[in-house]
Parts: sequence; structure tokens; C-alpha cells
Amino acid sequence: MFIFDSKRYAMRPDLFEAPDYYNVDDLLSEEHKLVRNAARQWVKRDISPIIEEYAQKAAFPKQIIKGLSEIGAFGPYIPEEYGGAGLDQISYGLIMQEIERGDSGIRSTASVQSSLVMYPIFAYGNEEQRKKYLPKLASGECMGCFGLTEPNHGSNPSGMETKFKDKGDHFLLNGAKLWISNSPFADIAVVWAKNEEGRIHGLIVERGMEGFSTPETHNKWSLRASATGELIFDNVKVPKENLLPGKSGLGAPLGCLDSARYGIAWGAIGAAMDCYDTALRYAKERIQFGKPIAATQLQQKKLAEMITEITKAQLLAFRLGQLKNEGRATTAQISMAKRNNVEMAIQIAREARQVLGGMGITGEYSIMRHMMNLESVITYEGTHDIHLLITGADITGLPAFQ
Ligand code: TGC
Ligand code: FAD
Repeated sequence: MFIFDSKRYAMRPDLFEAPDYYNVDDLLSEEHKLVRNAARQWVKRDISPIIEEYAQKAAFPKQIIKGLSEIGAFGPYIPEEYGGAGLDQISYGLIMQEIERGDSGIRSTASVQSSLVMYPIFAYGNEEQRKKYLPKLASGECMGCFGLTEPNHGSNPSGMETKFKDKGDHFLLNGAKLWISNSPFADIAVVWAKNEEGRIHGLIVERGMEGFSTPETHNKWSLRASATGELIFDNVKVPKENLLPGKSGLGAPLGCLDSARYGIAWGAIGAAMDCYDTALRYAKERIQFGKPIAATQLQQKKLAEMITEITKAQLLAFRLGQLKNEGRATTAQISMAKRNNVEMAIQIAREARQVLGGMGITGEYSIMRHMMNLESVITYEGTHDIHLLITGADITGLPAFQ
């Protein structure tokens, strides 16, 4: 008989079995399955046994950085010549799904490193910058963060106040960024700032540059195993060779967001799968009124709706992956998938938590942690509202942001 031990941090053993109601696996290549299975096994071995403890104490488990690199989570689609895994977009999505099955905060670290740090250096950097930074970012020897959001400009980044001046042999950077994943330990930051003409550019700022600090943000009830902080620039001298020359304007950071949002659309499926699988197993084992609660119509309704929504989300992500592989996925299509799949996951977490009754609120099970994490996921990378407005603008041709 299981005895509840409120002093324990550890979750129960990870018995996860991935649901695949529509045989989506049949659509995957052998390489997709190999990559996915490696990530799945790594999560079971290296994340599940420790994640509850780190979430409870609100710390990022730095020891997992090497493992993330080994499963190809840092730059899955970056070419091998720069240290990336050279995989396609579906493999990238599957890796994000598996990591978020363990914890959204760990997936955040991988998303930021891959899509918000490696991608802009790869896509907008020059060859020297690619060679200098990408291999170390892929191995985890160098960790990065992405500074777009500011205290006064979240959903509307075009209003950003962080700016830099041309001082002849260097740029002088001033301003502040808020809510930056990985900032407390990152070695470099890809920072978006305006030049004297008000044009947005990306700059690589390195830890140790005078006037650059990264205070941690505490007191989060969500993504507790992910380190979040600020980026403060007080007359930071940034070498001119640290400017990303390939693209400027708001479209440059938004292009990175396309890639990260795509990964989140897959990641959220992982969190939802974990909640569903946990609730299904619990419902079959938990006896009330002389029978498993899974034999009651009310709990079956919850579980049946969960697997239906997961299946729809899997198909949405898979098709989006195909479009992305062909270079045809639009920003609005990515928004739809991010918005739908994160909402799907948060609803499933809430329902799954109820299936477990009181046990659902404890750290013995992963559900409440997923539910709290998803409150960030539904807000960052464009809020639920902003993604609806992106779809609205796309189908009507009439942007309603202002
Ligand atoms: P808008 O006028 O629509 O566009 C400005 C310029 O950008 C171009 N553009 C894009 N280019 C490339 N890719 C895209 N996805 C693009 N979307 C737009 C556009 O064509 C235009 O170009 P040009 O040449 O005409 O100037 O811009 P807007 O100011 O009206 O804003 C639109 C809006 C609201 C959709 C956008 O600002 C937005 O997406 N806001 C949400 C902000 C956001 O998502 N922030 C995320 C911060 S990073 C983060 O949260 C990381 S969490 C990571 C983790 O831990 O996992
Ligand atoms: P606001 O923009 O102030 O929005 C507040 C509310 O108003 C929301 O409900 C929003 O939907 C609504 N709203 C805004 N505009 C409109 C409108 N036009 N019409 C209708 N409703 C509207 N940012 C980074 O740059 N890098 C990171 O690494 C990063 N990591 C993050 C990690 C965490 C844990 C969190 C919570 C955030 C992170 N962010 C990061 C910031 C994130 O992208 C922003 O929080 C998000 O874009 C929303 O901005 P905001 O919080 O300022 O909310």
C-alpha cells in the first residue's frame, strides 16, 4: 500500500507510456523515432528523478546541460558543421515534446538556446560569429539567453527603449530587459536594441562586459526549475563585431520567435501526454464506491476528451512540421498551433489534477507542476490573446493590435 510522505521531494517512479491513439508514429521516419526515443529515455533517467526537488527549491539543475547537448536539444536543426545536430523540424519538435514531458522549464532552456540564441547567430550572424559561438552553444559549454521583453514593452516589443550609440570603435548600450529565461547563468545574451535612427538590431553581449548585470527574478509559482532574470545595460561597451549584420527591424527577433513558438507547439503536447498518462493510470487504480474511478462515466468523459485533444494537437504539430520542413509554414500557422496546443495542455492539466483528487495537488505527481508551468507557457512567446490577434489579422487582413 502506498503511504503518502509529505516530506519527500521525489516524484513517484516514472511509468510514462506515450499515448498514440491515431498511430502518428506510423508517420515518423526511423530517424525521428530514434531521436525521440533517445530524448524520452534521457528524460526518464535524468529529469524525472530530480525535477520535483529542483522545482520545489526553485533552482535550475545545471548538471543536465551536458545531457541536453547529447540528445541534440541545443540546435537540433543547426547544420553539423556548426556543431548542431543537422536534424529536420519534426525531430526538433519531437525533442521539445519529450523534454517538456519532463518539465516545461527544462524545455525552455533548450528552446532559448536553440531558437533564440543559436538561430539568430546562424541566420543573421556572419561566418566569424557562427564559428565563434555556435559549436560552444551546441555543446553547452556556452549558454545563451534572448533579450526582447522590457519592463514597459511585452506584447508590443516595437516600443522598446533599450538603445545603442555608435561611439566610433564600439557601441554604447543602455537599457533593461525583463523576464529573460536563463539570464542568471547565461554566458552571452542576444539583445535587441534600437540604434540612433530607431532601427532594431541584434547585439551579442557577453557576461563580464562592464556595466552588464543579470539579477535573478525570484518568487515565481511557475517554471520554478528554470532560471529567469533581468538584463541591465549601464553604458555597456559592445565591440562592433558583436552586431548581427544579416537582418534588422522587428522582423529579426520575430523570425526567431517563429522557430521557438513552433517548438512550444510540440512541447505542450509532452506536458499534456504526461498529465493524461498519469490520470489514466491513477483512475484505473483508485477504488471508490467499490470500483475503479475509471469505471465511472464522469472520469471517462474527462479521459476521453483528453486523448481526443492530444490526438488533434499531435496531428496539428505533425502537419506544421511538414510545412516547416518545406519552408512553407507561416507565422500565423505557427501562432495557431502554439495557441491551440498550449491551451489544450493547460485544460488537460486542470482536468487531470481533478482526476487525482487531493493527491493531484502534491509533488508526488507531476500534474500540478505542469499546470503551473503552463501558466508561463501560455504567456511567453506571445500571449494567448496575441496569437488569437495574429490569426485574426491573417484571416481578415485587418490587424487589431492597437
Ligand atoms: P508588425 O507590423 O506586424 O511587424 C513588424 C515587422 O516584422 C515583420 N514580421 C515578421 N518577420 C519575420 N517573422 C515574423 N514572424 C514576423 N512577423 C512580423 C513584419 O512584416 C514587419 O516588417 P516590416 O518590414 O514591414 O517592418 O509588428 P507589430 O509591432 O504590429 O507587432 C505585431 C505583434 C504584436 C504580433 C508582435 O509584436 C508580437 O508577436 N508580439 C508578442 C511579443 C512576443 O512574442 N514576445 C516574446 C518574447 S521572447 C519570449 O517570450 C521567450 S520565452 C522562451 C522560453 O523560455 O521558452
Ligand atoms: P503585457 O504585454 O503587458 O500583456 C498583459 C495582458 O494584456 C495579456 O493578457 C495580454 O494578452 C494583453 N494584451 C496585450 N496587448 C493586447 C492587445 N493589443 N489586445 C488585447 N490584449 C492585449 N521575454 C524575452 O524577451 N526573453 C525571454 O527569455 C523570456 N522568458 C520568459 C520567461 C517567463 C517565465 C515569462 C513569464 C516571460 C518570459 N518572457 C521572455 C516575456 C514574455 O514574452 C512576456 O511576458 C509576454 O510577451 C507578455 O508580455 P507582458 O508580460 O509584458 O504582458
